[in-house]
Amino acid sequence: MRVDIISIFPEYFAPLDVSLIGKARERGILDVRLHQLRDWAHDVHRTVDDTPYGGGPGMVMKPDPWGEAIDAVLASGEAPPRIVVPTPSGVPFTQRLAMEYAAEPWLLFTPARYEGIDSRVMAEYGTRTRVEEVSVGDYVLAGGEAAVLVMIEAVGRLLPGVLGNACSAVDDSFAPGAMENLLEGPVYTKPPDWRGREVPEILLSGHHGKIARWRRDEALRRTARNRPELLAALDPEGLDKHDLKI
Ligand code: 6GU
Repeated sequence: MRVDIISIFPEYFAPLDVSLIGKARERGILDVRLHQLRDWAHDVHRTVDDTPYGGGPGMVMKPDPWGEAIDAVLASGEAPPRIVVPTPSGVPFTQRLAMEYAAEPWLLFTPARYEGIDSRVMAEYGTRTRVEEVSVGDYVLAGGEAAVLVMIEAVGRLLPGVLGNACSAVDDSFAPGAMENLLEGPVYTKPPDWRGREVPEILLSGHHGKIARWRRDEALRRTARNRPELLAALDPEGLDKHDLKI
């Protein structure tokens, strides 16, 4: 998969050299290309922002540098990339969207600073390819860069060959299937007794059916406690007769 990022802080993406994503890049599974937006600002100060029409606080990112930068990225490939515009006003980034992105050959992220990008940029490229404004949660970041790191980590680990164990993504919280809209329950490893705290006996029993039942109950319990709105939205078809006692 190819991923391009246009930003005024390309150095913000140093973490992409590390760990799982760094390894995926070394192995050629992920091709990340960083671009400095200011390379397409032509005045002496390399200005990328201006005051908002209609007044109000803050600054808005000018359409010209973004247009030239996106044109250059699009010209460097064949079929245009899906364009992801990070903004707290976007649609929620979910595991479902991460899976959709993981199936794309090419993504372009356009993280903004200030109050965001002149809206005509999204309208312009929306006529040529899929352009989505996406939010990573209900809080406001100083810029979209951290949101892009979050999205790339969620997408990158879903690419074939990136996770050591292909099954690790299957039991994830939010993964479509049995765990859809359920949070994963607690996990344990050796030793069986740590400071007088014992690992739940069922996990040492070797009884796979009972262990699966216990894990599902714990997932339901944790979801009820931490995310009651998710539990309320669970598909009744996906519940079994034992779940209904929770
Ligand atoms: Cl994608 N960007 C910014 N600046 N803040 C956010 C966000 C994105 N998602 C949640 N808050």
